[in-house]
Amino acid sequence: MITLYAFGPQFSLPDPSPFVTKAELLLKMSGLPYQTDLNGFRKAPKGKLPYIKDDGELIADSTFVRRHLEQKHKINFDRGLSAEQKAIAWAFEKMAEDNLYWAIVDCRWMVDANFDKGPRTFFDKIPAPVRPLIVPMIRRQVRKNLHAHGMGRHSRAEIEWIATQGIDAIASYLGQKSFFMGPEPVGADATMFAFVASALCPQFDTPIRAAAERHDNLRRYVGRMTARYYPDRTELAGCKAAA
Ligand SMILES: N[C@@H](CCC(=O)N[C@@H](CS)C(=O)NCC(=O)O)C(=O)O
Repeated sequence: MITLYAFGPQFSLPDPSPFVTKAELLLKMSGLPYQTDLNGFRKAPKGKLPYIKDDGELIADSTFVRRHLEQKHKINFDRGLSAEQKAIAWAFEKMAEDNLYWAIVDCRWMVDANFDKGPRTFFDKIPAPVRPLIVPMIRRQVRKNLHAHGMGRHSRAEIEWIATQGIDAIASYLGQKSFFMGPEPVGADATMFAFVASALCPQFDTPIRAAAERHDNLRRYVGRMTARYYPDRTELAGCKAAA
């Protein structure tokens, strides 16, 4: 059975990491049996989650998880899509993963009020005496990562503007379709659900959330995806509330 290494549900989301949520949805879409392990971070091959173990083989990074499921298990996540649609799907996914993601990181980690009710809780399990050292150290590392990416060099207003452009583009392209590319979910929905649900997350008070909440179609989309892929998870209140 495939093992998905994840952080575990938090903040009314399937996982605080949109990449883990994406990988989990790909597994759900594949119909392959899988289990979740919440203790794999320290052994992560690329230092990040998600990764999976399949028949002893480790596959790190949500995009390579998808490629693995396609190649080894012959799952066609793009069923029915034209070459043009596949190109659009890839571009939207990478916009969310490599641009919108960093705006979400900024507003969760760099805005004190959001950090306190969000990422700070990741460290609740480490011994209290070392917490005052570890937490600021990790937060400084995230600030460096934001700077290295480039997003962290912008003002907060500029970051929020970029994020709003991304959210508006996702909402415009989704339009009145049931799923991102058409009447049925495809691979891109794993990514788009993960990022739109993260943007709408009720735990954080952010202009990104406000931007997403302005689009009824995004709220309905998250509700529809939650109903289909997490029907028994009543704790995903944030996702359900979007319905
Ligand atoms: N490109 C990777 C990104 C994964 C990623 O950024 N994971 C974050 C959580 S959202 C992580 O594990 N960060 C831990 C760290 O950087 O130390 C993917 O698609 O899986």
